[in-house]
Amino acid sequence: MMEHPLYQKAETFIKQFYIENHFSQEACEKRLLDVLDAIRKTGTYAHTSEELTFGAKLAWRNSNRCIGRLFWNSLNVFDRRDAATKEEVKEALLQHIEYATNGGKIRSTVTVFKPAGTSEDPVRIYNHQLIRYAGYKQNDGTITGDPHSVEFTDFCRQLGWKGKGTPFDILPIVIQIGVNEPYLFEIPNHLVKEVQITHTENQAFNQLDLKWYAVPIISEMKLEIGGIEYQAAPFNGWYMETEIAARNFTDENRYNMLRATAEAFDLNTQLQSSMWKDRAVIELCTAVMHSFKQAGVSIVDHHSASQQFQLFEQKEKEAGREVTGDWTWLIPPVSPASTHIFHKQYDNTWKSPNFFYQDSLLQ
Ligand code: HEM
Ligand code: NRG
Repeated sequence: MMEHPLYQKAETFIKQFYIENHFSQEACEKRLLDVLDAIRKTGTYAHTSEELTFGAKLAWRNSNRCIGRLFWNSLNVFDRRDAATKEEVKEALLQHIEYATNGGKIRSTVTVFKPAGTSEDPVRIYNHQLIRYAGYKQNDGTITGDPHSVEFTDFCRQLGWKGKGTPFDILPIVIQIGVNEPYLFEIPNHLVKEVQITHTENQAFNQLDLKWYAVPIISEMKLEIGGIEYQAAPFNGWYMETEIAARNFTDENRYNMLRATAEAFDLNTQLQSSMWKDRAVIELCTAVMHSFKQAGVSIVDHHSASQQFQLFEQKEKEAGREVTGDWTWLIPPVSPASTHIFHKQYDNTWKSPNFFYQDSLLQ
């Protein structure tokens, strides 16, 4: 029994919880006996709220691809393992959006729902992010809105949802409890904060009429703590400006706005060597940064984020811990070599607890 794979994972996590928090070894041993007993009797065990909070923070600290990890210890953790009905899950998700948005002063938050592997029905969320724009594929193959959302948008339409058809329609949320039918609901408008993207020096750019939502709340990843898999654990921090400007607006398979931006700025798009793409992406970054700041919505630029990450690396070293990281994701997509991250190597070993991809619910 001591070799039970779940017990091994549980033991590693529980020990880390007691050691890092300077709790006594006696208490740790007693807790481990309880966990072993629960696994023997039921095949699983339940985290205390304190363990869950600590585990979620560690999952962020261990997220190799995240540049924002300096603030791992100030994560707000909502333990909503009590939410059993679709109405309760809906309320908890709307509360997450409201609490995290906080009028623009974004609070890093995770809401944890019932895990898999217990006698109770686990919760699943179909959305990639709780707030996201729809993507409509027309018959001629062109897409209105966010191409990233086409598959999920189709799924919502199959469930009877109809969007307005603008480039920025907020998608509904779709959840599932156990093997019940998926349940779809709209997010009330007043809960969704958005920022109109403007440029102080360019009217033509403003006419592109770009906007983005304030809070990225990833809802499709699995939170794994001590062998327990929380399939629904939506989490958020705030944006780094390049995510919106250099990827969501720029990627050819996303909003693809680089040429339109360059034209608004009268750049020479006939000549690659005019660096029009580079100049346009910087204008987009400047506009996103300026617009979020003016709207009072938290955001970080990639230079400050890199410095914060450097401080995180330093603090981890002082605490006697190794920082793991995925260099290919940590470097910002704009001027990567201007950050210290570019000039270092990172060990991409995945520690537990962590956030993992899981099989999509869309067929
Ligand atoms: C990835 C920044 C908070 C967990 C990322 C990425 C950025 C970033 C720029 C790369 C995203 C991409 O290229 O698509 C930030 C900032 C935060 C923050 C500025 C502000 C506080 C958080 C929080 C968590 C988290 C609160 C979890 C509790 C992750 C994970 C990934 C990630 C798991 C990888 C996502 C994936 O593989 O798709 N973060 N983050 N981050 N972050 Fe953070
Ligand atoms: N690039 C994605 C969001 C990924 C996560 N980024 C964060 N996470 N900043 C996008 O929507 O552009 N976070 O928890 O703050």
